[in-house]
Amino acid sequence: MRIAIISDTHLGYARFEEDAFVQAERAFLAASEKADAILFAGDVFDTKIPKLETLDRAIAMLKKVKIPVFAIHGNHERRAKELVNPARLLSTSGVMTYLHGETKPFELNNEKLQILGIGNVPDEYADEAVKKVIAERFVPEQGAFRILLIHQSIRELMPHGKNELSLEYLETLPFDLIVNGHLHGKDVLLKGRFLIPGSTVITQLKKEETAGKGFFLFDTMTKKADFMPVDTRPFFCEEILLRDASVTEARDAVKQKIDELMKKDRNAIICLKVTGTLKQGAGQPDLRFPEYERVFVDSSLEAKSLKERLERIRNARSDQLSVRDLALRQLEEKVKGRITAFDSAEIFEKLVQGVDETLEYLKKEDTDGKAPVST
Ligand SMILES: [Mn+2]
Repeated sequence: MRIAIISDTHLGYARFEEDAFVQAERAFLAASEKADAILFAGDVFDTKIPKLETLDRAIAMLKKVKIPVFAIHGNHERRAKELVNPARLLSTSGVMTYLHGETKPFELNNEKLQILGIGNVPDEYADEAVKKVIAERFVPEQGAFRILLIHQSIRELMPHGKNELSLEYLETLPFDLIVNGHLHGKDVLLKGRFLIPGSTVITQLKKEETAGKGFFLFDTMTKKADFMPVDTRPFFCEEILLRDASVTEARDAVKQKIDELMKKDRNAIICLKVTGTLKQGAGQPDLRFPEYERVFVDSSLEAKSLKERLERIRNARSDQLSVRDLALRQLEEKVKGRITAFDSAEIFEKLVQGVDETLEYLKKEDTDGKAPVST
């Protein structure tokens, strides 16, 4: 039997709403042509309560699919137990079969599949939920090809994995194939027993999403998965590193990169991460990058690195001192031989304090009977 594995279509995703629909439809229709059944691993929709227009279009799209679709809800669709989530609504409308804590058989040409679906649960309960559902709702059948369908984070794939479901545990489960949604980049793990098809639309604007979008076509006989790419809007994600750039230089570097990438494909989604430092005096608020519809510039330029900033403060201080010294030196030169009764450094200090302080000082010195100011 051939099974198509699709996930995370995120219909109704506001940023790329049309892309989400167009690309989902391409995946579903291609899968409908090539496979005997479709497994959908969650996040059909981007929100728990999609707009009626989104629901209507989703139902119309799924009506064109000629083979059974088995699906679970993702984290984007998860609602309290007693409430209806949109994946369940699609099931009620008849365009797919929603599985949550349920095992469904699917038979074709004397071959039998057993599909257990567990929709997304919070990470901290995932282990427990999977154990419980398998114990209570899954009776392995002799000769059946067993599939587990989930939508979870995987501990080993997280940068700071803690209490997520672990691959180590999943490996011990009595399934021939485990399909996971949620992660938007495709992956093949556990020697091909664990498949993540990834999303069909760009949502995270991260480098991991630049690899192609599509779905898996899995053959239950050969146990091999082929990735079937779906024509999607190209996505470029690049970094620009600047050193002591002026505001103009930073803007030009970004503009040049955008032009270069747009030349490759003017319909692409472009994501630029600008890092490094701006030169002295230039600040992040002065930066205005050119704006385009599908270009996203993430700038975390620092005015200066901490070391450079400290150096700047130190320099500024010594500059200040030398300015002071210079002023005192100039004053001393000017009064030399003309004011003898006063210490020029003392007058300078008073002048720094203010005119009134200086006059008072001079008057005081005068009344003290010292030599008058000669002008
Ligand atoms: Mn998702």
